[in-house]
Amino acid sequence: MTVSSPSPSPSASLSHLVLIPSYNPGPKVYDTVRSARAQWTPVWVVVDGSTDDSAAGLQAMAAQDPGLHVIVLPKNVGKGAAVLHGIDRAAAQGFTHVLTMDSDGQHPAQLIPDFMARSSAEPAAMVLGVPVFAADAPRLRVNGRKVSNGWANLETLWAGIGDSLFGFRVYPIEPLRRVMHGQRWMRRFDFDPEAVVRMCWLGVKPVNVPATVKYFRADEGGVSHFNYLRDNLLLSWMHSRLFLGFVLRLPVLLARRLSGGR
Ligand SMILES: Nc1nc2c(ncn2[C@@H]2O[C@H](COP(=O)(O)OP(=O)(O)O)[C@@H](O)[C@H]2O)c(=O)[nH]1
Ligand SMILES: [Mg+2]
Repeated sequence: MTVSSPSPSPSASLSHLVLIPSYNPGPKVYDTVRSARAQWTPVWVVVDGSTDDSAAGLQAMAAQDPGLHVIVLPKNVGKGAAVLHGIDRAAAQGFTHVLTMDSDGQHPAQLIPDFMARSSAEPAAMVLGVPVFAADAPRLRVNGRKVSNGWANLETLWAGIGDSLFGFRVYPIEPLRRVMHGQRWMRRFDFDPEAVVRMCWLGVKPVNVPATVKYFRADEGGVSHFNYLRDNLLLSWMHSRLFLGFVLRLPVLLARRLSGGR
């Protein structure tokens, strides 16, 4: 691990932060955090019970960089739970919006200012990255998301979700906290799709923006914690409960749509 001094900080936002949940991310985390810091201040990382040496490495970076804040959770609680921990703290400090991004270098840090600008232009909306895959992206993952997207669009009566799974997004913090504190799910890989569906149910408008996504081979430092069996079961259970929620809300969603809302 190398720790170099950060590039000059962009001026600090008091409303919008970048939040990176991180679990045993591999060496790409340092470049990921550096790239985010080159684009935005502040950047927070939630180290979620990682058992590699990334907590110490990231804390060493933060010690030299006042624009980087590292929160270390003692036990692994899952991506959604780590985001919730971060946004509860961010809300307590007065932040209103959060851009979430992965810790493993797959997301386009260079788009952070553009996503933040779109959020500032429409603060009540959520800004959703829509993945643009390179030709070498795993077919199983690319096709698998079509299934999740189909369900998410049905569950929201086609409210305009461009992608249900991609985690590079800006959320208004208050409705996201309301949704998450309202139930016990969305704590692991079910976070991103359930968040976007439930935010739509609350009337938060999706704004879709294309964003390139990279897939790294293991020998390039690529790391994935997505477990096909465990996480596809988790996502199937998630869409089952969302479908039930959709059926119960259907009269409200239809009435809203017929009156010109989303
Ligand atoms: N806090 C936390 N973040 C996680 C956990 N698992 C995954 N993540 C985050 O979610 C991102 C996506 O997970 P990843 O394993 O890369 O899955 P994939 O990109 O879908 O193959 C990671 O880069 C992390 O930022 C976890 O258990 N805790
Ligand atoms: Mg990944």
